[in-house]
Amino acid sequence: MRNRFNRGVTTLVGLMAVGTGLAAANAAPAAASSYDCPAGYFCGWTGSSADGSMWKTNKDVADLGSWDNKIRSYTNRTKKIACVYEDKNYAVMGGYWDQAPNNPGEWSGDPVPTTSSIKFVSTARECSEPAYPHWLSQTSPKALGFGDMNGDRRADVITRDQAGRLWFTPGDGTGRLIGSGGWNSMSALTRHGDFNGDAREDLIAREASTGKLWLYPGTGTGSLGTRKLIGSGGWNTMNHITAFGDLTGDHRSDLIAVEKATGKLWLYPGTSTGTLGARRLIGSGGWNGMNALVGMGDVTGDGRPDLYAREASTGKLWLYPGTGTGSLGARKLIGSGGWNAMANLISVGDFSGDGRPDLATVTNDKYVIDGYSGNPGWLVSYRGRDTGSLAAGERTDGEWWGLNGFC
Ligand SMILES: [Ca+2]
Ligand SMILES: [Ca+2]
Ligand SMILES: [Ca+2]
Ligand SMILES: [Ca+2]
Repeated sequence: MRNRFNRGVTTLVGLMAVGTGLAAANAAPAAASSYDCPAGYFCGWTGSSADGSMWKTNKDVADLGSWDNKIRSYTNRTKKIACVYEDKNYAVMGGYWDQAPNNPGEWSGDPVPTTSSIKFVSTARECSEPAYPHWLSQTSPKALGFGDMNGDRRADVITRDQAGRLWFTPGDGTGRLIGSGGWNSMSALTRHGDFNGDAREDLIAREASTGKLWLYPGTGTGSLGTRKLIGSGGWNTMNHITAFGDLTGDHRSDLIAVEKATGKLWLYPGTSTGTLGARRLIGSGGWNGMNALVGMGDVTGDGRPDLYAREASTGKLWLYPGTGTGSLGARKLIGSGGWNAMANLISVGDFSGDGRPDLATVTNDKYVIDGYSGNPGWLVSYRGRDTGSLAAGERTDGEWWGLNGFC
C-alpha cells in the first residue's frame, strides 16, 4: 500500500519567495504565503499556491470538518512525516500522500482539493502499516541456540526502522519497541547466539562515527540491556561484521568480518567474559568479492555452524561449511544466481518448524515478479534442506518496505 495508492497527481513543490503572491496589485489584504505557517504545524490553504485562507494543525485530525476537501495547497512544518489522506479516519484505500517535513517557504499544490484527514508519523510506512513488519514463525522442535531472543523456540526478527528505532517481532505478527531511537548511528547490526555467557542471545552493533563495537546483552525477553564496549575502535576498516556462532569449538560464539583493504576474512573468538579474543585469519583474501555474509547455524547437520556468502559479481550464494578446526571448508554452490535482488539476508534459525535453519530475505528494486523488476520490500522465505541447501523461495509478504535493516 505504498505509492500505488498514493494520489496520482503531480505535486508541485515550490520555493516561493515572499511577496510573489502580491504581484496582482489590488486593494486586497496582504496575501497569505507559505511563510505564514508557523514552525511545528502542518498548514493548508484554500488557494492552490499557499494563498487564500489558512488552516493549521499540530495534531492528528481524523475529520477535517468544515475544511474537508478544501485544502488546495499545504506545507508540513512539523518534524514528523504528515500522512495526507483523501478519506476520513486515515483510511488508506482512498489514497494518501506522505509528506516529509518542509523547509520554510516550500509548499505542495493539489489541483483538486480532496484532503479529509491528516496524521503525523515517524516513518512513511506508518501512513498505511505498523512501524514494524509482519513476521510469522513456527515453533521449532529444538532450540538452535540463535535467532531466538526470548527463548520460546520461535525465531524472532529485530527490525530497524528509518527513524532509527528498533522493533522486536516475536513471530506472531505483533511487534514491540525495544530501541527508542539513535540506532541509525550504527553501521552494522548482527546477532547470533549468546556472547556474554548468560545463555541469552545478544546483539552486536558498530558505531559509524567512532568505529567502536558494542555488545547489547539480550535480557531473554526480546529486550536489550545496558551496552558494553567490546571493540574500542578501528572496526570501520571491516566489512560484513557477522555474528557467526561457535566456529572454534569452545561453545562460545564467535564473530567474523572482512578487512576492507585486503579482502581477508578474520575470526574474532568469543571469550568467557563476553569480549573478543585475538583475531585469527580464516580466509587469506578475495572476500571483498562477497557482498553479504550470513551466519546460518548448522545447515549441513554435523553440529558445526556454517556460512553463506553472496558473490557480488555473479549473485551466487555459496555455502562455506564450518570445520572442527575453527576454519571453513571447501565451498559449495547453494544458489546459482539472482541473489543480488535481495536487500537483506536474515538468518534467525528455524522459522518453518522442522528444526533446520531457514533463510528469510527482503527484496530490493532488482527483484522480478511476472517478468518485471522494481519490486522491493517483499519477504521471500527459503526453507533449509538437510543437504545444507535451500528449497525454492516463497514470496510471502509485500509489506516489508520502508525499513532500515534486520537482524
Ligand atoms: Ca523467540
Ligand atoms: Ca547473552
Ligand atoms: Ca568459539
Ligand atoms: Ca526450517
